[in-house]
Amino acid sequence: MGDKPSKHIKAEPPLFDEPWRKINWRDKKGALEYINNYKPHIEGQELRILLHGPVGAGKSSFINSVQSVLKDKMCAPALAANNTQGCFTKQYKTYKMEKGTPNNFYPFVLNDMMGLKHTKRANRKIHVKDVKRALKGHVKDGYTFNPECKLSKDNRFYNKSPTSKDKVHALVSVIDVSTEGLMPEKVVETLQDIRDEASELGIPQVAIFTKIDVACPEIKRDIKNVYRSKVLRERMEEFSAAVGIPMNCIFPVRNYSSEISFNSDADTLILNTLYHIISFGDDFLRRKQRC
Ligand SMILES: Nc1nc2c(ncn2[C@@H]2O[C@H](COP(=O)(O)OP(=O)(O)OP(=O)(O)O)[C@@H](O)[C@H]2O)c(=O)[nH]1
Ligand SMILES: [Mg+2]
Repeated sequence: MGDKPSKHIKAEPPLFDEPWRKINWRDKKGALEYINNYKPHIEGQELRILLHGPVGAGKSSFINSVQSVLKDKMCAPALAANNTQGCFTKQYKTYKMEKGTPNNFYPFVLNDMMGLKHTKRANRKIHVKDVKRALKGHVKDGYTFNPECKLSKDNRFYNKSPTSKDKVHALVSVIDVSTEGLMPEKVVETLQDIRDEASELGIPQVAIFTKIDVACPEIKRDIKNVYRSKVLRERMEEFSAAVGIPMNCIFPVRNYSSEISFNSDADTLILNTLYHIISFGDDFLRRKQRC
């Protein structure tokens, strides 16, 4: 006869007593001030941030969330999927963020691209090549990705002589943290390939973990539980070990996807994340200029 499970075994509590990363929930102004005052040290330079990652991870939703928080008004410049089927974004597109008045923009841009699908090895290789070309500034805005072949050098969307503005200064992997087991091995391999290329170019890399509200009911109840959630910390560690992005470069966010009103704590996470991305990207620009 097998032992019956004891009625007295207590379920592990889902939250740590203390948050493992400190965040000042009352100070979203600090990050906002940095973002509002940010200016690359080279006149006319723009900081280019490229978002990539698996299909349906929330890349377009992050762009919409950033624009919404900065404008203090719900916006959806980047079309996001209304479900997680298929692959919604097909084009390479640059999003400028409006600052205050029309035709006045922040000196950073966010680039959206087609998501990585769990498909044949050959297609994943093509995806990696396309991302590499984007990193080096060879992909022109409006290019429609073709999963069957990489952007060729004679395509009208191939930029033969990219300027510093066309090149990517911060690479962001967007990861849906709500999936159990997080990512198949082949996706991990693809992300590692992309990361290797970015590292060779010296480009800083950050990961954004989306759908934290789906991954953890305690976070859904109160976003301030983000750094107390055991499941989230576990998934961040798992991802960090697999892909090699250090924990201090992984940022959980809850995108605005179905909401029509703001949540100050969600804003804080989004602004904090953007602040770190800009700051890493700016360090890279400065290093490049010194070389
Ligand atoms: N609950 C929740 N849903 C989210 C979050 N971020 C994105 N979503 C939803 O996830 C789905 C996919 O989001 P998208 O922004 O279109 O994802 P994507 O990475 O741009 O997808 P592709 O363009 O297909 O590669 C949409 O239904 C979003 O509303 C989040 O933080 N929380
Ligand atoms: Mg998209």
